[in-house]
Amino acid sequence: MNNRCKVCGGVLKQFIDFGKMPLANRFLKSNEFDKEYYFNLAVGLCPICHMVQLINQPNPNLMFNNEYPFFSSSSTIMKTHFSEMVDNVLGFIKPGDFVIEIGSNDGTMLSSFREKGCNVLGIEPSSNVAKVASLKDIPTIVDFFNEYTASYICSEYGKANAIIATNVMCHIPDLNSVLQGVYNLLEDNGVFVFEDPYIVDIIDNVSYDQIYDEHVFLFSISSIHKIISRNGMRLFMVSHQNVHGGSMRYYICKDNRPIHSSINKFINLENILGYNYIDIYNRFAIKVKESSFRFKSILEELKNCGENIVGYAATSKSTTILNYANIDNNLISCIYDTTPEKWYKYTPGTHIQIIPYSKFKKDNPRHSVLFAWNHKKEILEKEKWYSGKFIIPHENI
Ligand code: DWN
Ligand code: SAH
Ligand code: ZN
Repeated sequence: MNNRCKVCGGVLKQFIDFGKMPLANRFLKSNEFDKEYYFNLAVGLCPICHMVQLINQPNPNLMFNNEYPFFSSSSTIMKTHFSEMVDNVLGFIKPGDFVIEIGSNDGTMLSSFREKGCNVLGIEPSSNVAKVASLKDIPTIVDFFNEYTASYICSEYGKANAIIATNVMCHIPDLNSVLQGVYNLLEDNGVFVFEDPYIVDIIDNVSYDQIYDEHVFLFSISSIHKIISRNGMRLFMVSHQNVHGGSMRYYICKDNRPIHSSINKFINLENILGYNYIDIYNRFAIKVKESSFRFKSILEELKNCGENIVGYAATSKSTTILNYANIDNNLISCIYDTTPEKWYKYTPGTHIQIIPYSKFKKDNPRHSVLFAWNHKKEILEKEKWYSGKFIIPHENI
């Protein structure tokens, strides 16, 4: 156990312990059940820099390798979101400029940048997803981004006019190294734009399933503001985004552009709501227990009435929900998912089988747990025909 803050070295105040957890995206074959990797999933607040973070996290090589099963293109709404983000970033740079994406995955966002005439480069450690990007002719370096890979990129490709990172900054334990890399790789008048799930949405909605091995940090604007200044840059604007259950987009520069009013607005809000103090997180921990208990009771009541319950989308998030509540294939018979890499494998720790999505319509199950609740709008639209009932894990709490 290392209870020191990964950002400033402060002693973390732990507020929740989910116990033993497997890796959220390590879907298994049946002959792998007895060699699963577990770690202790617990979260703390740093009283000095206010960064909320995992107390322990598995080695990144265990999670991001040649078998990473998440593809950014798996959601239509996210594809639209990324293409809108490209237009937004183009407001800060010129066509033809050089854009680098950290955690470029299957190249979904860089494809849009390239369509708009930018030169692009991705850096992505999971070689199987990077390969999909390379097949789309998106130049991709297969490696972890940090200050060392940044200096290699700088010498080989030159500085970037924009650096982009979505749903990846919160995955990287050595944030100071990443930010030093960004600083050195960014042109003096360039912009660094990143977005990640926002802590206020997570706490407000009790969406505790956003906490798993890959999500090392839960960012607040106050904590990001501090770490960006610490690394010699300026957070000049933020903008709330309605994706992945509520995200925040951060705009950062090296020059002295004016600071937009959104920064003070959100920092004041976080202060008033108490996001820099432990009490709000202790209350969250109690709600998480209640939510998990209530969710399992709903499933048990249905099961006792002889109902069949399935899952919809084998998300990373579902690993926390299922393992924390100890829900296995006695309660959820299978999970339908669109990702071929997950089909006929089993969920980490709880061993529920994943079935091709195409069977969902044929089976028309009466009760489906919507594990991809963050894509509810897209999914309800797609499944208008569905006569069964969707259960959302932490709704009504
Ligand atoms: O931060 C992360 C986010 C961006 O993506 C990563 N650490 C891992 C991943 O998290 P997730 O797995 O919880 O992501 P999603 O986008 O909520 O869920 C993706 C899964 O859901 C895929 O297996 C595909 C599946 N899915 C489906 O079966 N039908 C998704 C949609 C939209 C659908 O209609
Ligand atoms: N940006 C995409 C993918 C998010 S999933 C999106 O928003 O949909 C997180 C991605 O970050 C994975 O593809 C993972 O392999 C990658 N990643 C993890 N650590 C990284 C690091 N240190 N540098 C670059 N990418 C990293
Ligand atoms: Zn700290």
